[in-house]
Amino acid sequence: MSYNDLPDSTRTLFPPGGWKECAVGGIEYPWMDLGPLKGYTNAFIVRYGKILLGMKKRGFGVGKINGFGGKVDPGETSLEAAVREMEEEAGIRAPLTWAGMLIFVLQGQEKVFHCDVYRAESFEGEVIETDEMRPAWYAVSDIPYPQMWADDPYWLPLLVAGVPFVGRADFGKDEAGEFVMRRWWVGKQA
Ligand code: 8OG
Repeated sequence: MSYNDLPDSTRTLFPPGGWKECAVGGIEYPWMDLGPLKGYTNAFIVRYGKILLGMKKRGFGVGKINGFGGKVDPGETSLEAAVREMEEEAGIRAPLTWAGMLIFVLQGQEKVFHCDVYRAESFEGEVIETDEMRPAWYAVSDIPYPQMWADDPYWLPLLVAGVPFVGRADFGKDEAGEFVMRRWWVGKQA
């Protein structure tokens, strides 16, 4: 498996650059078909050896720990959406910069998540709990991966280190209707 083995429909979504494979799995499963893409963001603050994460209190992914983000609204750039979502969900304004891009394909969901991931090492304001998220700081050496999406261990260390990445994760459903990661690929900037 390498970058060139990814479906064309995925490779053409990734920004140009030399992407070096650093995680791959589930190759016994076929990649799922791509439906229409929908723009999403996810953003993290990393500073003093800690990372700001939030427990999602409602909606899709409820109970999971994640960065802060959501849908890109019409007329907005993904960076504008990321800054807005960070303020709406954690109460802070941060000078976010692009860290990576991820494609999530979920069984039974027509739309494909086209998610730009951002990071910052500073922010203005005070971190607050909101209706959507309960934020908390975690040591970067002790990220709560068991409570996060299954693909996160493969790219979050790259975000922490400031190494640009791209990736794709396809999720099927188990008998209980829970999403299970079936196939994934993550590359970092060569
Ligand atoms: O608007 P809403 O909160 O539903 O947006 C979904 C958020 O969840 C958005 O920030 C993208 C993010 N997200 C997924 N899948 C995954 C995933 O596998 N890992 C992580 N870390 N975030 C994900 O939709």
